[in-house]
Amino acid sequence: MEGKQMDKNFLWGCSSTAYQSEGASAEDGKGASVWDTFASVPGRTFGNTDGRVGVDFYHRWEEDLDLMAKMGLKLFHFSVSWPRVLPEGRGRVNEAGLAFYDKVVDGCRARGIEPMITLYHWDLPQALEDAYGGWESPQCIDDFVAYARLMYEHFKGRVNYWITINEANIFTRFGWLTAMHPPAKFDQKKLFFQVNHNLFLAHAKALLLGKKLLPDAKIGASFAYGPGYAFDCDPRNAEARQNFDELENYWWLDVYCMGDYPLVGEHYVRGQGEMPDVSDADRALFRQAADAMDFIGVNYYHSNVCEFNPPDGAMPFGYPNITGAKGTETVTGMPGLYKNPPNPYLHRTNWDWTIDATGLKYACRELTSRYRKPIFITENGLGHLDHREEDGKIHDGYRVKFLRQHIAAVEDAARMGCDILGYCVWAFTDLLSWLNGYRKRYGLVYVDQNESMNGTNRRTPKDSYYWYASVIASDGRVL
Ligand code: BGP
Repeated sequence: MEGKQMDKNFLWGCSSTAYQSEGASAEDGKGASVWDTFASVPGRTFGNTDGRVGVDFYHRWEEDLDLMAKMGLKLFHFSVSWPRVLPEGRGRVNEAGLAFYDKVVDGCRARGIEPMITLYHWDLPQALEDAYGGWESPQCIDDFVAYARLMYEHFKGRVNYWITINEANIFTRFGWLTAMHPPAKFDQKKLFFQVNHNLFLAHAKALLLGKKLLPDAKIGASFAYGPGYAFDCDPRNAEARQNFDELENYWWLDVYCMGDYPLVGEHYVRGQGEMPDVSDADRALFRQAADAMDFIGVNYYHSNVCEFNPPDGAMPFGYPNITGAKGTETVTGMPGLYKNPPNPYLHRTNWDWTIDATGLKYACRELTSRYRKPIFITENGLGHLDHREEDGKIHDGYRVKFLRQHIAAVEDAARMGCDILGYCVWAFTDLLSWLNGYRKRYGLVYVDQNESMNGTNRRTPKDSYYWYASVIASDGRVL
């Protein structure tokens, strides 16, 4: 398929995270993270998988970087494990942890690959959870900013792209509303909003510090953006979409990009008695950080349908599909406001995620119209059961099709005037899915690993690896 030739500077990338890829969860002085603790309790993740093995990136980083270089990758987006560099979350630095990230960063640069670091991808040091309840306490803001300072100063001149916090909307929802992520609290709405307020302050302070210490660096936050479509032209459903956007999207995006909470959403949350205290100084800080933010990081997997939800209707907690048995996910929503039924026009993955490439174009247009900021697609990919076939290879034509359509959507959005800096496939290698074990594979490179965590970790490039190499080589023209 013929695509649009993107600018030579467009950053074709791939993403991964510390917890999901590194393994070595107690090696070389690393402290425990809340995920190490959470996943060690049986019944919480598919197949009781945890991060002890990951896909052994801690020991195989060199092989992976070589494979990236061979593919012509322009940018590698990964997260640093906070407790690997600060085992107690603050104070004492673990030099061996820093040395590992030195190898990865320098290894990228030596191969002509731009490193992009996410400071926080959910693996909070357990010590901070124990000391003061982690993100529930404002103390966590200062500790996060001190950690950010350590990273900025250490990697000054070597890392030019930074993400402060990954998907605050996802991990706080799972952590404080549905008990599916640490700290496993259920239906704690007031705390949920307080934690998010703390995260906004942490993001704003870390971003402004980064801009001061590294004036040439580009810094943003990444957000799991699932745009909402009204179910139909019933005005109740149109309003359900507005409510969904206020509470599920603009709640984060407006703070990041405009420096304040969405007005109608804030009015609603205040009316529910759930609004945290927000001082004038907080709002001034948000506005300063919004002006300084260089790009919006967009993690895009699917769009959502919004339909009016009666007061006794669907709740935020249902049965998520973490088994890969299609059709087992229940509809969730906010009683009295909206619910998110399946889209009758679109197919879904085995894990019930709607497949909607147009939604990515829609997302870029919405963000551009509302915020006028550059966009970086920091994650996009297809979770699928992959199998090694008789010839020993992995023929993932379905993934090629998915990525082709989504990249074409990004190129369309760019053609329409959206300023898109780069695009990252989730993920470079297969890795551990937070809740779904190893079966839900996303990688361009297959990794021999499974729920018993006794695989060889051998890497085999899939068909999608070779296809993405040709996309990069043609600057996006050959899809
Ligand atoms: C995003 C996370 C990633 C990754 C991805 C796929 O929300 O930022 O870390 O896990 O989703 O999710 P899953 O593994 O649940 O399919």
